[in-house]
Amino acid sequence: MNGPTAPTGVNDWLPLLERRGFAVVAGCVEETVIAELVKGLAETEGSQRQRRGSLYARRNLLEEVPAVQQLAHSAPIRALVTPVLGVGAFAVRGLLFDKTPAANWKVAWHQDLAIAVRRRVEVPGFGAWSMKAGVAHVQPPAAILEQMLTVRLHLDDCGAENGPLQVLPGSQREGRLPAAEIRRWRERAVPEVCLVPRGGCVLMRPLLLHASSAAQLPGHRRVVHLEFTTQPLPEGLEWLAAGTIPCG
Ligand SMILES: O=C(O)CCC(=O)C(=O)O
Repeated sequence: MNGPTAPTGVNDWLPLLERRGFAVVAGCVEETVIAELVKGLAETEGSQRQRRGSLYARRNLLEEVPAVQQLAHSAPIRALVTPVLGVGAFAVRGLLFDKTPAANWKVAWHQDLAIAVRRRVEVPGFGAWSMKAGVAHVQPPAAILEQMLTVRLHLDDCGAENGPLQVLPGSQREGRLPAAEIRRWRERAVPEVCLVPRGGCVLMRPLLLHASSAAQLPGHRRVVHLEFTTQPLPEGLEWLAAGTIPCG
């Protein structure tokens, strides 16, 4: 595995994101904001927590946690999203991933293929419907995923021992990958490990192949995962979080 890169200025990370499908940006969000997020997440924790097997994840953060809504519209996050998607970008989904001694999970190589929508509407090209935490999810055409950006803000330092995100650079460029192609990517590409200090972000395209291992050190590895886009969905389908204030 290759070591991490942590560019700081937009001129550093934007070309990396475009070429490799991800970039690690340190020092995005101030400590006071992190503290507000940690508090806001703790206050709303009872409302919804998912542990499937040993996975710790929370969904619907944009709907349930005001501090996360504010974060999605904040200047530091806009400074990451606007150069990539433009001023009309808006947040469409917020998740929390944590790894703890009690919920120390790993996830196999995959692309993020599902989006959260308000209700099920059958539209050609959209399929694999599922319900997650009471919300309808669907897999859209790759063109919609290609217009999206994910911002993963780290609320804890994430080193090599904390089950960091691993990615296969460049794998976002080939659309939706069948299982055989994912295997081929794994055989020929060298994974990069995204080591991120508290307050830093990983920017990534949803179609980038990614995975992570269980943490070797007990503790938290909290990541607020925000997805952004610029486009409304077609034919009566609506993003779950559409109607939130544009990001730009
Ligand atoms: O946070 C991680 O380690 C992986 C999360 C993940 O698989 C995802 O965002 O799809």
